[in-house]
Amino acid sequence: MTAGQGSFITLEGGEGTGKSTQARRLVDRIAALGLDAVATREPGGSPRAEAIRDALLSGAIKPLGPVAEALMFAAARIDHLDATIRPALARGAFVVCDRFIDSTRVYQGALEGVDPALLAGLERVAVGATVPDLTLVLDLDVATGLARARSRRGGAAADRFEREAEGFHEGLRRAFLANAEQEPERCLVVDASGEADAVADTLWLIVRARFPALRRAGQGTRP
Ligand code: Z5A
Repeated sequence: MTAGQGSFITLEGGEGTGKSTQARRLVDRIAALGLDAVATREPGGSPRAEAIRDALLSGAIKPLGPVAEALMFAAARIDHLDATIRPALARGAFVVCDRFIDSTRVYQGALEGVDPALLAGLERVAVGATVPDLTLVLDLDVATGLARARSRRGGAAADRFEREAEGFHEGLRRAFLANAEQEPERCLVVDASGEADAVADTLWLIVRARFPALRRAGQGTRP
Protein backbone atom coordinates (compact mmCIF):
# COMPACT_ATOMS: atom_id res chain seq x y z
CA MET A 1 0.00 0.00 0.00
CA THR A 2 1.06 3.57 -0.57
CA ALA A 3 2.13 5.73 2.34
CA GLY A 4 -0.58 8.39 1.85
CA GLN A 5 -4.36 8.31 1.66
CA GLY A 6 -4.58 8.34 -2.13
CA SER A 7 -4.28 5.55 -4.68
CA PHE A 8 -1.29 4.92 -6.89
CA ILE A 9 -1.70 3.21 -10.28
CA THR A 10 1.12 2.63 -12.76
CA LEU A 11 1.08 1.56 -16.40
CA GLU A 12 3.95 -0.49 -17.77
CA GLY A 13 4.90 -2.33 -20.94
CA GLY A 14 7.04 -2.16 -24.05
CA GLU A 15 7.16 0.46 -26.78
CA GLY A 16 3.88 1.50 -28.36
CA THR A 17 1.70 -0.69 -26.16
CA GLY A 18 -0.53 2.34 -25.47
CA LYS A 19 0.54 3.32 -21.96
CA SER A 20 0.29 7.08 -22.51
CA THR A 21 -3.05 6.76 -24.32
CA GLN A 22 -4.51 4.60 -21.56
CA ALA A 23 -3.07 6.70 -18.72
CA ARG A 24 -4.86 9.77 -20.13
CA ARG A 25 -8.13 7.90 -20.55
CA LEU A 26 -7.96 6.47 -17.05
CA VAL A 27 -7.34 9.88 -15.51
CA ASP A 28 -10.21 11.36 -17.54
CA ARG A 29 -12.59 8.68 -16.29
CA ILE A 30 -11.57 9.14 -12.67
CA ALA A 31 -11.83 12.93 -12.97
CA ALA A 32 -15.28 12.57 -14.59
CA LEU A 33 -16.45 11.05 -11.30
CA GLY A 34 -15.49 14.31 -9.57
CA LEU A 35 -12.39 12.79 -7.97
CA ASP A 36 -8.90 14.28 -7.82
CA ALA A 37 -6.82 12.53 -10.51
CA VAL A 38 -3.22 13.29 -11.45
CA ALA A 39 -1.54 12.09 -14.66
CA THR A 40 2.21 11.82 -14.53
CA ARG A 41 5.06 9.91 -16.15
CA GLU A 42 8.59 8.59 -15.82
CA PRO A 43 11.22 9.50 -16.44
CA GLY A 44 9.94 12.98 -15.63
CA GLY A 45 6.83 14.19 -13.85
CA SER A 46 8.46 17.18 -12.11
CA PRO A 47 10.56 20.03 -13.57
CA ARG A 48 13.88 18.64 -12.33
CA ALA A 49 13.01 15.07 -13.35
CA GLU A 50 11.95 16.30 -16.82
CA ALA A 51 15.44 17.82 -17.24
CA ILE A 52 16.97 14.45 -16.37
CA ARG A 53 14.54 12.80 -18.83
CA ASP A 54 15.89 14.96 -21.66
CA ALA A 55 19.44 13.83 -20.90
CA LEU A 56 18.45 10.15 -20.66
CA LEU A 57 16.33 9.98 -23.81
CA SER A 58 18.82 11.96 -25.90
CA GLY A 59 21.31 9.13 -25.38
CA ALA A 60 23.81 11.49 -23.70
CA ILE A 61 24.08 9.23 -20.62
CA LYS A 62 24.33 5.93 -22.55
CA PRO A 63 28.14 6.12 -22.99
CA LEU A 64 28.50 6.20 -19.19
CA GLY A 65 26.98 2.71 -19.06
CA PRO A 66 23.84 1.08 -17.62
CA VAL A 67 24.75 1.66 -13.95
CA ALA A 68 25.01 5.40 -14.58
CA GLU A 69 21.67 5.34 -16.41
CA ALA A 70 20.10 3.46 -13.48
CA LEU A 71 21.41 6.13 -11.10
CA MET A 72 19.92 8.86 -13.28
CA PHE A 73 16.52 7.15 -13.43
CA ALA A 74 16.64 6.83 -9.63
CA ALA A 75 17.58 10.51 -9.21
CA ALA A 76 14.68 11.57 -11.42
CA ARG A 77 12.36 9.28 -9.44
CA ILE A 78 13.40 10.78 -6.09
CA ASP A 79 12.42 14.27 -7.24
CA HIS A 80 9.26 13.06 -9.00
CA LEU A 81 8.07 11.34 -5.81
CA ASP A 82 8.90 14.32 -3.59
CA ALA A 83 7.54 17.03 -5.87
CA THR A 84 4.53 15.35 -7.48
CA ILE A 85 3.50 11.87 -6.38
CA ARG A 86 3.65 12.02 -2.58
CA PRO A 87 1.94 15.44 -2.28
CA ALA A 88 -0.89 14.19 -4.51
CA LEU A 89 -1.29 10.95 -2.55
CA ALA A 90 -1.19 12.87 0.73
CA ARG A 91 -4.20 14.97 -0.33
CA GLY A 92 -6.08 11.80 -1.33
CA ALA A 93 -5.69 11.92 -5.13
CA PHE A 94 -5.56 9.07 -7.60
CA VAL A 95 -2.12 9.18 -9.22
CA VAL A 96 -1.76 7.48 -12.61
CA CYS A 97 1.86 7.16 -13.69
CA ASP A 98 3.09 6.16 -17.16
CA ARG A 99 6.05 3.87 -16.28
CA PHE A 100 7.65 3.50 -12.82
CA ILE A 101 9.75 0.94 -10.91
CA ASP A 102 8.99 -2.00 -13.20
CA SER A 103 10.57 -0.18 -16.15
CA THR A 104 13.81 0.08 -14.19
CA ARG A 105 13.69 -3.57 -13.19
CA VAL A 106 13.09 -4.57 -16.82
CA TYR A 107 15.19 -2.11 -18.87
CA GLN A 108 18.17 -1.58 -16.56
CA GLY A 109 17.91 -4.96 -14.78
CA ALA A 110 16.73 -7.70 -17.12
CA LEU A 111 17.90 -6.09 -20.38
CA GLU A 112 20.99 -4.06 -19.45
CA GLY A 113 22.24 -6.43 -16.75
CA VAL A 114 22.56 -4.04 -13.81
CA ASP A 115 23.01 -5.99 -10.55
CA PRO A 116 19.53 -6.70 -9.11
CA ALA A 117 20.83 -6.06 -5.58
CA LEU A 118 21.96 -2.57 -6.61
CA LEU A 119 18.61 -1.88 -8.29
CA ALA A 120 16.72 -3.17 -5.23
CA GLY A 121 18.77 -0.85 -3.02
CA LEU A 122 18.11 2.15 -5.26
CA GLU A 123 14.41 1.29 -5.33
CA ARG A 124 14.30 1.05 -1.53
CA VAL A 125 15.99 4.43 -1.12
CA ALA A 126 14.03 6.24 -3.85
CA VAL A 127 10.58 4.73 -3.44
CA GLY A 128 10.39 3.57 0.18
CA ALA A 129 6.76 2.84 1.05
CA THR A 130 5.35 4.59 -2.02
CA VAL A 131 4.84 1.37 -3.95
CA PRO A 132 2.01 1.33 -6.53
CA ASP A 133 -1.29 -0.15 -5.36
CA LEU A 134 -1.91 -1.50 -8.85
CA THR A 135 0.29 -1.91 -11.92
CA LEU A 136 -1.31 -2.54 -15.31
CA VAL A 137 1.14 -4.24 -17.67
CA LEU A 138 0.08 -3.68 -21.28
CA ASP A 139 1.12 -6.63 -23.43
CA LEU A 140 1.35 -6.49 -27.22
CA ASP A 141 3.34 -8.21 -29.96
CA VAL A 142 6.54 -6.33 -30.68
CA ALA A 143 5.96 -5.63 -34.39
CA THR A 144 2.59 -3.97 -33.70
CA GLY A 145 4.00 -1.96 -30.79
CA LEU A 146 6.96 -0.67 -32.80
CA ALA A 147 4.68 0.21 -35.73
CA ARG A 148 2.41 2.18 -33.37
CA ALA A 149 5.41 3.97 -31.82
CA ARG A 150 6.73 4.83 -35.31
CA SER A 151 3.38 6.22 -36.43
CA ARG A 152 3.10 8.37 -33.30
CA ARG A 153 6.62 9.70 -33.84
CA GLY A 154 5.94 10.74 -37.44
CA GLY A 155 9.11 12.31 -38.86
CA ALA A 156 10.78 12.82 -35.44
CA ALA A 157 13.97 10.92 -34.57
CA ALA A 158 13.75 7.71 -32.51
CA ASP A 159 14.90 8.10 -28.90
CA ARG A 160 17.74 6.19 -27.23
CA PHE A 161 15.56 3.14 -26.43
CA GLU A 162 13.50 3.11 -29.63
CA ARG A 163 16.79 2.81 -31.54
CA GLU A 164 17.47 -0.62 -30.00
CA ALA A 165 17.14 -3.71 -32.26
CA GLU A 166 13.93 -5.76 -32.46
CA GLY A 167 15.51 -8.55 -30.34
CA PHE A 168 15.85 -6.05 -27.50
CA HIS A 169 12.12 -5.37 -27.67
CA GLU A 170 11.27 -9.10 -27.71
CA GLY A 171 13.38 -9.43 -24.57
CA LEU A 172 11.52 -6.48 -23.05
CA ARG A 173 8.17 -8.11 -23.59
CA ARG A 174 9.31 -11.37 -21.97
CA ALA A 175 10.92 -9.50 -19.08
CA PHE A 176 7.77 -7.45 -18.35
CA LEU A 177 5.72 -10.68 -18.24
CA ALA A 178 8.26 -12.45 -16.01
CA ASN A 179 8.48 -9.42 -13.71
CA ALA A 180 4.67 -9.29 -13.41
CA GLU A 181 4.62 -12.95 -12.35
CA GLN A 182 6.80 -12.07 -9.35
CA GLU A 183 4.09 -9.80 -7.88
CA PRO A 184 0.72 -11.09 -9.09
CA GLU A 185 -1.25 -9.11 -6.49
CA ARG A 186 0.11 -5.78 -7.72
CA CYS A 187 0.80 -6.48 -11.42
CA LEU A 188 -2.00 -7.42 -13.83
CA VAL A 189 -1.15 -8.21 -17.45
CA VAL A 190 -3.69 -6.84 -19.96
CA ASP A 191 -3.93 -7.68 -23.68
CA ALA A 192 -3.32 -4.35 -25.43
CA SER A 193 -3.98 -5.54 -29.00
CA GLY A 194 -7.58 -4.30 -29.24
CA GLU A 195 -8.86 -0.86 -30.22
CA ALA A 196 -7.93 1.87 -27.74
CA ASP A 197 -11.57 2.17 -26.58
CA ALA A 198 -11.82 -1.56 -25.90
CA VAL A 199 -8.55 -1.62 -23.94
CA ALA A 200 -9.73 1.42 -21.95
CA ASP A 201 -12.97 -0.38 -21.05
CA THR A 202 -11.04 -3.44 -19.85
CA LEU A 203 -8.72 -1.32 -17.72
CA TRP A 204 -11.65 0.56 -16.24
CA LEU A 205 -13.33 -2.68 -15.15
CA ILE A 206 -10.10 -3.78 -13.45
CA VAL A 207 -9.51 -0.45 -11.76
CA ARG A 208 -13.10 -0.09 -10.54
CA ALA A 209 -13.00 -3.59 -9.12
CA ARG A 210 -9.79 -2.74 -7.23
CA PHE A 211 -10.74 0.66 -5.74
CA PRO A 212 -14.02 0.96 -3.80
CA ALA A 213 -13.83 4.79 -3.91
CA LEU A 214 -14.42 4.61 -7.67
CA ARG A 215 -17.46 2.40 -7.28
CA ARG A 216 -18.91 4.65 -4.58
CA ALA A 217 -18.30 7.80 -6.64
CA GLY A 218 -19.68 6.09 -9.74
CA GLN A 219 -23.02 5.09 -8.25
CA GLY A 220 -25.65 6.44 -10.61
CA THR A 221 -23.19 7.01 -13.46
CA ARG A 222 -22.11 4.69 -16.27
CA PRO A 223 -20.86 1.17 -15.38
N1 Z5A B 1 12.94 3.85 -19.09
C1 Z5A B 1 13.95 3.08 -18.53
O1 Z5A B 1 14.82 2.58 -19.23
N2 Z5A B 1 13.98 2.94 -17.17
C2 Z5A B 1 13.07 3.50 -16.35
O2 Z5A B 1 13.13 3.34 -15.12
C3 Z5A B 1 12.01 4.27 -16.96
C4 Z5A B 1 11.99 4.42 -18.32
C5 Z5A B 1 10.97 4.91 -16.09
C6 Z5A B 1 10.76 6.46 -21.88
O3 Z5A B 1 10.26 6.69 -23.12
C7 Z5A B 1 11.90 5.49 -22.06
O4 Z5A B 1 12.62 5.40 -20.82
C8 Z5A B 1 11.37 4.12 -22.34
C9 Z5A B 1 11.93 3.22 -21.24
C10 Z5A B 1 12.93 4.04 -20.55
N3 Z5A B 1 11.80 3.61 -23.53
N4 Z5A B 1 11.56 4.01 -24.65
N5 Z5A B 1 11.40 4.37 -25.71
P1 Z5A B 1 8.93 7.51 -23.41
O5 Z5A B 1 8.21 7.83 -22.17
O6 Z5A B 1 9.24 8.61 -24.34
O7 Z5A B 1 8.18 6.52 -24.29
P2 Z5A B 1 7.49 5.19 -23.98
O8 Z5A B 1 7.07 5.09 -22.57
O9 Z5A B 1 8.40 4.13 -24.47
O10 Z5A B 1 6.24 5.37 -24.87
P3 Z5A B 1 5.89 4.41 -26.02
O11 Z5A B 1 6.14 3.01 -25.54
O12 Z5A B 1 6.58 4.80 -27.27
O13 Z5A B 1 4.40 4.59 -26.23
P4 Z5A B 1 3.15 4.19 -25.33
O14 Z5A B 1 2.96 5.23 -24.29
O15 Z5A B 1 3.16 2.81 -24.86
O16 Z5A B 1 2.01 4.29 -26.43
P5 Z5A B 1 1.11 5.57 -26.86
O17 Z5A B 1 1.96 6.79 -27.00
O18 Z5A B 1 -0.07 5.65 -26.03
O19 Z5A B 1 0.63 5.04 -28.29
C11 Z5A B 1 1.53 4.96 -29.36
C12 Z5A B 1 0.74 5.22 -30.67
O20 Z5A B 1 -0.20 4.17 -30.86
C13 Z5A B 1 -0.06 6.51 -30.66
O21 Z5A B 1 -0.08 7.05 -31.96
C14 Z5A B 1 -1.47 6.07 -30.26
O22 Z5A B 1 -2.46 6.91 -30.77
C15 Z5A B 1 -1.53 4.70 -30.88
N6 Z5A B 1 -2.34 3.76 -30.08
C16 Z5A B 1 -2.42 3.67 -28.74
N7 Z5A B 1 -3.26 2.66 -28.40
C17 Z5A B 1 -3.67 2.09 -29.56
C18 Z5A B 1 -4.54 1.00 -29.85
N8 Z5A B 1 -5.13 0.29 -28.88
N9 Z5A B 1 -4.73 0.66 -31.15
C19 Z5A B 1 -4.11 1.36 -32.14
N10 Z5A B 1 -3.29 2.43 -31.92
C20 Z5A B 1 -3.07 2.78 -30.64
